[in-house]
Amino acid sequence: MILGTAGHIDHGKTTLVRALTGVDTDRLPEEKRRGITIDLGFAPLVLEGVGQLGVVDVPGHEAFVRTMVAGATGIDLVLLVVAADSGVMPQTREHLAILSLLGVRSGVVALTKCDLVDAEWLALVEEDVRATLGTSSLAGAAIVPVSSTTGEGLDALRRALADVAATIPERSSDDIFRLPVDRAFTVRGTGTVVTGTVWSGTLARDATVRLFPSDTSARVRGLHVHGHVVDTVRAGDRAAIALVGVELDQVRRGAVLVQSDAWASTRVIRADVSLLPDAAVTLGPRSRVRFHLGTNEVGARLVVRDAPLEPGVTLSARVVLDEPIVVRAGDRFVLRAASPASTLGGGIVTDPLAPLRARPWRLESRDPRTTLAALADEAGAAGVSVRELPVRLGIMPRDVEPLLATVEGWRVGSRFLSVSARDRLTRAARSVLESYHAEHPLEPGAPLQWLRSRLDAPDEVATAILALLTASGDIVATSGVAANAAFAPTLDAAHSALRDAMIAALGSAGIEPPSLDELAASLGATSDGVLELARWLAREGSVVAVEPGRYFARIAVDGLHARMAAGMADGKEYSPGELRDLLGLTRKFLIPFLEYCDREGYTVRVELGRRLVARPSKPSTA
Ligand SMILES: Nc1nc2c(ncn2[C@@H]2O[C@H](COP(=O)(O)OP(=O)(O)OP(=O)(O)O)[C@@H](O)[C@H]2O)c(=O)[nH]1
Ligand SMILES: [Mg+2]
Repeated sequence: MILGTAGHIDHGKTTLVRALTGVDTDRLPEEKRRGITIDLGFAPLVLEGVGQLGVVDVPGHEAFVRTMVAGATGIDLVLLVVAADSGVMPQTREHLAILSLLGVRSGVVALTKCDLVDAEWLALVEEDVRATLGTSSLAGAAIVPVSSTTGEGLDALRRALADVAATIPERSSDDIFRLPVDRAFTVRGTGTVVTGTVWSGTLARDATVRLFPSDTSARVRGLHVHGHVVDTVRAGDRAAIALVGVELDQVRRGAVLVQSDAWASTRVIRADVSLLPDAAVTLGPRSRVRFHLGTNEVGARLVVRDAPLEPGVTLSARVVLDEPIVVRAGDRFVLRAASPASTLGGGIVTDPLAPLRARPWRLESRDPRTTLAALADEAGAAGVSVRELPVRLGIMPRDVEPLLATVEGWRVGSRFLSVSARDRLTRAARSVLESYHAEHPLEPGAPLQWLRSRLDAPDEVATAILALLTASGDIVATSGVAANAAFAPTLDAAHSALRDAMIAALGSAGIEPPSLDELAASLGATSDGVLELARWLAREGSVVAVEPGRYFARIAVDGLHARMAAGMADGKEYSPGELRDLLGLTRKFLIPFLEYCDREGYTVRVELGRRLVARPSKPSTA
């Protein structure tokens, strides 16, 4: 469990953390010199009845609010610090707003420095604090007066924190692993070490992790929680992770460590965004903002559907990020203005992997079922990646299959398509075939590979569509060719006349037939028409394609085979000259014929010429 501090500069956050934990989290020389917190500080805190919590101490200075956001993200409860001698100040309010935006609902308020004020003043400040908590996510939180100097109230504060901690449900470890990096450094002899709060899942030593945004892989060499070596870290742990195979500059604050292949980086997301009620601006339809999620901060353009976005209002938006980041549906983020630096609002990611020109969704209550259906509709023939669903929908991996079972759609391997996309594709396949048949009435069907390529869908999907149509009996697919079930090649009168003429011409030409082009010219037909008929006749068996553009009458080929069978001895090698004499073919016809015999498996090519390997059988009658 992680506890984060919050509150205005100098109100005593770091001093209180030291009083509670014994750890001085201000470790930078500059922090010592200036007496303020600049970077995040970390310490373990043991609470009776709860166990050990990780404490993240944040800076209160208005110039370091972005650091506070990085620290406050992923905490379970907050210790909001208000100095009794000065009361609610600007960063008290800003931090409170950020905590609300991040969905932090549990916490305790410490009224520090109560040794500096009298009881009457303390009561006034407490009243002011209570009013400020008002409608924030911390409304109703316990307010405990303390003094880090005298130690007064510290026990009560511990008890109040333990009471709140006891109400916080444990995070599920049974989820995909993610850790936003908040610190990275090099340890001599160990290499690169990153620290952060484990947001979800577990990670074990020797595991392979992916690092974003660089999308590199690394091996986990060792794991620590608060200085102790452990075998596994789990959701809610403050972890230090030693990595093999990573340079320090790949893992600065903002990097994210993940494990499942469900994760992908993204530049475009959909989100529900709100402006704080007291935001001093209105955002137009395409505004530049700073986008803070996890420990990451990137520039972004906010594209809202029903512009403009007014203070206090929530709208659905597309967020186009300047750099790729890793986010999950349900993640909360904070939006800030670059200059003057101020917190504008924030929101919740509704689609982490949105298409480039994604239209913002309508604001409505969504659940994973309706979201999945919408995503599948939008994805069309490509479908939604099932692998990515835990990230895309923000659900547990174990909930993916049960969800898919309840949403109408079509599963193809690793994809999930809408029923309408499937129906569109089956219609397209049938109509592509229809036109193919119309154009090629003599062909038994379209080559499957060609048909797949005409479907405008991933190969896996196109193959599945054809399998569906085959299974339903709508199309028939045999030997690499598909046809609509109702189709049968037919010869009309013109075809029949040409066929007869071709048979006659090829028959009389014997073992030295004309090429198809020559045949077309002599018969006054088109080359395509002659080719289609030649293929038809070849399927019938009355001609043989010895070369792509030259067909022999079957009877001529049978005659040549008979001469080979009779004239060639087993095992003996024959030169082209000997074969020419045996077969009575000129060189122009001999070589293509021998190559045909090689393809058919009768002969093999040897150094000298050819050797018989299978005796051509008696003339077939096919
Ligand atoms: N008298 C008194 N002084 C305190 C108490 N707590 C903190 N201080 C003093 O207040 C000053 C600021 O305390 P810090 O703990 O550094 O304040 P902070 O909130 O961490 O400040 P930032 O991290 O810079 O925002 C220091 O000089 C502390 O000694 C307290 O309970 N009583
Ligand atoms: Mg401090």
